[in-house]
Amino acid sequence: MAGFSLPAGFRHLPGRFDRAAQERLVTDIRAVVSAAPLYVPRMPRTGKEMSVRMTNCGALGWVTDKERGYRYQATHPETRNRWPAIPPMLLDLWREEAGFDADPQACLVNFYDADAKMGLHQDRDEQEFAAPVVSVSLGDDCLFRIGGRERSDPIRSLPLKSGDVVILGGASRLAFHGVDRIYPGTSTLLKNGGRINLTLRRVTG
Ligand code: MD3
Ligand code: FE
Repeated sequence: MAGFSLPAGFRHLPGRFDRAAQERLVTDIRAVVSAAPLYVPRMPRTGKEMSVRMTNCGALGWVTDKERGYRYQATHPETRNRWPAIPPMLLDLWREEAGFDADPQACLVNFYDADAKMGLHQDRDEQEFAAPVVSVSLGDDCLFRIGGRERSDPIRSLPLKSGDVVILGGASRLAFHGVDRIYPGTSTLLKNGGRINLTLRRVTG
């Protein structure tokens, strides 16, 4: 099958982090989660639970709940504390790969158990679309989907593995995307299995 082309500005760096670096990143993320526990995000208006568990690090974090919907804010929705700092390894990654002058303001941490998924969506809660989103996958493999700027555009599926980095710049920044499924038991990185995805972002214009 020929497959569809990927949107311009999409870069996939397979194995960008080796096993030792992945282990250091997991240690850093465990510290983030200790300070800012994973919480259950809820859809705007309906209050329906998402299957992915979330937290953040950085000056701003992406949150969602029934009453106030999708937004960035400086504090954890449950502890009310400021988010912990973005770990230096992730700042280094951004400085090496993002091609953008300013450092990331937000790092969303998504945790997927074996049954979690993320429906097709666009990331447009930011005011700055000139900056890319830089994403890191850790733990179990997943099937990632990416289309174009219209929901009806053709979709490509590709597996993402532990240590992979994906950079969404240019036209791909506003591409529809999602996570169709997790492949349980495909990685030994996380003691209890599952998948972590980290997304580094600029938020303000
Ligand atoms: C394409 N996360 O947090 S990472 C998200 O695996 C999100 O948890 C997925 O979609 C995950 O919003 C996908 C790859 C990714 C991240 C951001 C994008 C792809 C993107 C932004 C624009 C286009
Ligand atoms: Fe997204």
